[in-house]
Amino acid sequence: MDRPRRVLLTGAAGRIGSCLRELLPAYGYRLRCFDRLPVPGEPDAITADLRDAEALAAAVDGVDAVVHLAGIPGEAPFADILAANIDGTYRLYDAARAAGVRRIVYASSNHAVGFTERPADGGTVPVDTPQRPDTYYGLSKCFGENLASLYADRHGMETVSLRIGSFTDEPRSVRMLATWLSPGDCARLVHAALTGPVSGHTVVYGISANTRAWWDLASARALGYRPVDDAEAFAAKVIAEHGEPAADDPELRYLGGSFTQAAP
Ligand code: 15L
Repeated sequence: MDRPRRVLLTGAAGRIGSCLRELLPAYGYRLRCFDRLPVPGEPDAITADLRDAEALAAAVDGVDAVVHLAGIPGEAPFADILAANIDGTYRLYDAARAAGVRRIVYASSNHAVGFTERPADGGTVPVDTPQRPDTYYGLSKCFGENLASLYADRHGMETVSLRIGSFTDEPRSVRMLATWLSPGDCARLVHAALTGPVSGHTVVYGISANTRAWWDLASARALGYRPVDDAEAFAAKVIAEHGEPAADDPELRYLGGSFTQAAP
């Protein structure tokens, strides 16, 4: 697409939102921020809930694209997930459609496929593996991906769902040696998702160029994503701290790690 200039960032006060506020302007974007919490130091920011229709309509007005991060970032009671992640995401997509926004980049999660067992041969999992949520949180990400598919097919929007792995400053567990997404690569990935060639709904995994990667980055690379970080640089430190992984470690059996053992 033509390079989008004005981008709405929902969830702008959160962890990933704060990183993107810092790093995306260098790519030439002008950000409008949206969050339930005040976003400090941003001249163009709206403090509101996604269920505030008037605020949402003002937020999507005149933007070229949306990066939708807002929502509960982990497991929670179903009623909370329903309101924030499912209903909130629907409202965001529909407001964007009504305003004529061309592209939405959606923060999905690896937990949309979290109950997928890691391949026995140590290979990577492709993006077209069936959805297999590990929590209500993962289920809401499946909904968001399917909503993105519907709005691409029915309304001709360009939609990209990022199945983000583990976004942290540095990997903090053996699992993260496979699932880590560094802050710099996160910005590179979102930039690629905002500008890369998209036909309909596109699903990509969001991790760095990790030597031990569990996910296939082919569809992300097709958007132009070129990760530069590798969790392997931290492997000695992580293993010294946590020990070598046991073959039967439940954290490492399924893609979703400990989320597969979350209490109902
Ligand atoms: C996610 O989707 C969560 O938002 C984050 O807190 C981590 O748990 C991450 O997945 C992960 O799988 O490490």
